[in-house]
Amino acid sequence: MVSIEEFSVRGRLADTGEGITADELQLAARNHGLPLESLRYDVTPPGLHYVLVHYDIPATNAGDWRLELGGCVEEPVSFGLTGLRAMGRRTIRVTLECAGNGRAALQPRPISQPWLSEAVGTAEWTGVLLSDLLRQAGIREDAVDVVFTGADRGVERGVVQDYQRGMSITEAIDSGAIVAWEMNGGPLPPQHGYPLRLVVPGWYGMASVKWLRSIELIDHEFDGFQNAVAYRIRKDADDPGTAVTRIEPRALLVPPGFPDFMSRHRFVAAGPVPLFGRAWSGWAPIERVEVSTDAGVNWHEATLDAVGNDELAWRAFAYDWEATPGEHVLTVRAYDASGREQPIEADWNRGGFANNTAQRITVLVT
Ligand SMILES: Nc1nc2c(c(=O)[nH]1)N[C@H]1C(S)=C(S)[C@@H](COP(=O)(O)O)O[C@H]1N2
Ligand SMILES: [Mo]
Repeated sequence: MVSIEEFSVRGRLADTGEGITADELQLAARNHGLPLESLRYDVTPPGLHYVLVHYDIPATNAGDWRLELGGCVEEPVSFGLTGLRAMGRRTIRVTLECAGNGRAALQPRPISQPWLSEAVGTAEWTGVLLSDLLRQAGIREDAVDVVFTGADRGVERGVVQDYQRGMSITEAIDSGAIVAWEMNGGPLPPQHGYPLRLVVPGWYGMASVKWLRSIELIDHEFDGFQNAVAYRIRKDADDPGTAVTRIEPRALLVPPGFPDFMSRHRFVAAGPVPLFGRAWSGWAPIERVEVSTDAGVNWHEATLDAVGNDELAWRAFAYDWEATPGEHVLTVRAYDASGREQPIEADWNRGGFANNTAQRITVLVT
């Protein structure tokens, strides 16, 4: 009989000119992006927010849900939903983005969820600060990393696992991470982690473990699959690489006009065209957004909305374009206060992570 290892698929790169495979299509049909016109909402309605699920959405129940907090703590604690709600209630606005956003545009294409540029969303998450839970249990002196485990189980590259991510206790606390039971004022939808999930502001989505059932403090650096193998920026298979952490800056426009069904090329009438979009970074607030309507030859500074209370959540930007007849390529790029900026040419890596190359939209002005 064939083993789990042999039955599981290895990571690979698409061959030159190889189209989207049936495996990629299957992933793309389960996980979905934010339709770019939904960038118009300050807070993304659930259902329009992107979704990424590695395995299956587990069958879960708020009534008997337990969150176990243990390991290097003074006193292990087990929380039910009612107990957690009694510990406090905090709502934060967070822009989440999948680390694989932009993957499908890389050449050669890493075979995995084939995101273009829309794996993003901004929601208001309500829950309790992770630091409050840790304080209640008491962080022991030997504690180094905190490991979050979800209720979903799967196989990746031959390794059977529960979805699990670790981060240093300092990073987890400093990020302002919360354990959330509400999204936009309602219970978490099943696909977003019902009944309980972690939300780590500023970090790529993989850190925000859904269907959260356990938090464990350990006395060493976590070396589980999602930290040590999966989410690493590597140039080749043998490169140990560096960890994927915070979200790189990105700006996205709401594509103007109306689309061609198949190509999604745009049609716009000549004259004034208000361009609108959102920009975000997990490192620092967005400082500047530039718009080009001639494929990056000339750049114009967009007007930016004020930074809100949650300073890493996306900021709106606008630019008034005087559209002249002919074909135009619109492109935008964001700069953040840490000095990071969006590249025009992609910097390739084997997992297809953090490709924040500037968006390009082809428009025919008539
Ligand atoms: N338990 C669990 N948590 C998870 C995942 C998962 O597959 N299982 N996917 C992660 C990834 S890769 C991303 S990008 C975000 C997506 O969150 P969303 O679907 O709520 O947008 O959830 C993260 N948390
Ligand atoms: Mo992701």
